[in-house]
Order: sequence, then structure tokens, then C-alpha cells
Amino acid sequence: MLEDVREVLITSEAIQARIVELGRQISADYAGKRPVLIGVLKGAAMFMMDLIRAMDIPVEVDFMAVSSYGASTHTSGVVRILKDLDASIEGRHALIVEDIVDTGLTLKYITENLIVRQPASLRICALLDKAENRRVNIPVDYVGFVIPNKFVIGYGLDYGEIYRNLGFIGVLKPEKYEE
Ligand code: PRP
Ligand code: 7HP
Repeated sequence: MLEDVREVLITSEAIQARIVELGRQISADYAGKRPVLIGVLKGAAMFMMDLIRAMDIPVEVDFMAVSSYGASTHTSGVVRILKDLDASIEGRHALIVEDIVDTGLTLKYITENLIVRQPASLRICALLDKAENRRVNIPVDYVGFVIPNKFVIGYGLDYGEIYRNLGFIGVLKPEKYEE
């Protein structure tokens, strides 16, 4: 896998340090509440697990699985829910946890889908924000890192379902994927 990486964009140490900061900030913002963190599978699984360990307030976790990229570096634009939440979020403080906001189409779809369930509040936390490539306006409340418009892999992010288990965020060699 390592030989397929052109450059390391964010080291494992930098990711972990930033997650500690995010965990502290989110814990302070939700003090006295018991938020439900909604991880968006599959990409956000690793981030979600590290983020909750960096928080010191009671939290619940739930997961949704959506897919729009398939085995491509470009979004299909069609977001499909593959797994819905297990529990109702009505009246709950819900925080969506994503690995990356790129075009924003996935989060637009998810927020529109969740807001009608009448949570007490709905916010978004994303480890990576590829702001240059945004197609729809999505306010992201907590951002780990703003990254350039390059296709990245690692720390949960895949290309063709591989590379998710790298501990860092890297840029894939162009010859490894088809544009
Ligand atoms: C990725 C990522 C986000 C979405 C972001 O999911 O995890 O959910 O794309 O892209 P967008 O802002 O352009 O919509 P993907 O569809 O690749 O599924 P996965 O998490 O299972 O890899
Ligand atoms: C989805 C996605 N998956 C992996 N790497 C990226 O840069 C991505 N953007 N959107």
C-alpha cells in the first residue's frame, strides 16, 4: 500500500493531536447534554472511534451508511442510504461525524434527511474539508483540517475499498486510479 502513496498530507500524529482538540471543544460545547454522534459509514468509522475517546461527556453513538463514490474518484451525485440509524433522534442533540466534506452532496442529503426527524439540534463535524471543491453550501461546525483539491486516502478514506487502514492521510499516485 505504501508504495501507492505519492505524499503524506497529514501525519498520524497530527491527526491524533487535532482530534484531542476537537474532542475538548465538542465536550465543552455540549456540556450538560448527552449528544448522539452519528457516524457516516464507512469512511468515518476510524475518526468516530478516536473522537469519542477524546470526549469526556456522556455520548451515544449511532451509524448511517451511505455511498456515492463507488469505485471512483468522482461522486456519482446520487447518494444512497445503505443503512439507516437504529434509533430515533427526535428531541436529541445530534452531531454528524464525517471523514470528509468534498462536494458537500452527501452531507446535504444527510442533513435534509435528518432534519425532518426533528432533532433538538443538528451539527456537523468533519475531519477533512476539501473546501475548494464544494458544489453546495453546507455549514460545517467542526473541521479538523482544510485540505487541497486532491484525492486522498487513509485514516478511513478509501479508493476502491482499500487504503482505509493507513494511519495517515495521503495522496494516491495518479497512476493508481482512473480519472
Ligand atoms: C465519502 C465520504 C463522504 C463523502 C464525501 O463517502 O465518506 O461521506 O464521500 O463526498 P461529497 O462531499 O463529495 O459528497 P463514500 O461515498 O466514498 O463512501 P464510504 O464512506 O463508504 O467510502
Ligand atoms: C470522497 C472521497 N473519498 C476518498 N478520498 C477523497 O478525496 C474523497 N472525496 N470524497
